[in-house]
Amino acid sequence: MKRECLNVYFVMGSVDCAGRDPKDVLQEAIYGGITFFQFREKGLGAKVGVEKKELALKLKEICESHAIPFIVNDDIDLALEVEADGVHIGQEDASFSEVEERLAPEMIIGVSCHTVEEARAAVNDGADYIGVGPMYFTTTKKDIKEVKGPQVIIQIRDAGLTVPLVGIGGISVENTAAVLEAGADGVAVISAISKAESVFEAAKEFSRCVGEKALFTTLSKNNH
Ligand code: 3NM
Repeated sequence: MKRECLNVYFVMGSVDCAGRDPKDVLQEAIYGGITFFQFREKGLGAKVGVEKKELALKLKEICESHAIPFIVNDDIDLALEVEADGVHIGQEDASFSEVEERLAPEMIIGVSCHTVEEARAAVNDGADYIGVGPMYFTTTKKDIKEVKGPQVIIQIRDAGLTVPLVGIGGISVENTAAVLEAGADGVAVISAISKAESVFEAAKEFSRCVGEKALFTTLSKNNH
């Protein structure tokens, strides 16, 4: 997969939308410039069963009509049922080999990592991209690991791992540059987009921020 796809990776489920319709939130975020989407239907009040599947299908349709990859968090059955573009798994979820066995070969597999060792293992397994977090403190996910900041991304890159990578956890427009400068290809964001007063403006700001960094990197490469 192209690493540019990960520039602004929006992650969301119905409980993250501050009472708004997740379809509208996703649509606005896409208009604002997100490049990747993960359906993460988790937490108190999250939909299950048929309702979860119905929502997944609707959100997938929106993504598809704008050529945005649609990834399902930690639910292989659902990903297959709705013909998602891929699955994202955490360290405590199904094993990589189980996921790989069940998915079609072209489907994307993303893995959450918190350390260099986990990143190396994910790369050896064949992960298409990794999410590294938590970058900063967040209340969106209840069972977060220790906050290590962008430093852990620097360590992963210093270890020679060039895998497509996003930082996640407490990411805002203000701290995005630090995450990218550490070596991330993009930022994965829930609340700073899903709960923003204007989802469109928030997504647009992230998009501008990541775009500026990409331009700067290209210019400085060309000058050397
Ligand atoms: N994973 P927000 S932190 C889903 O550290 C998730 O792996 C994390 O939400 C990890 O952008 C997190 O609102 C929550 O902070 C991110």
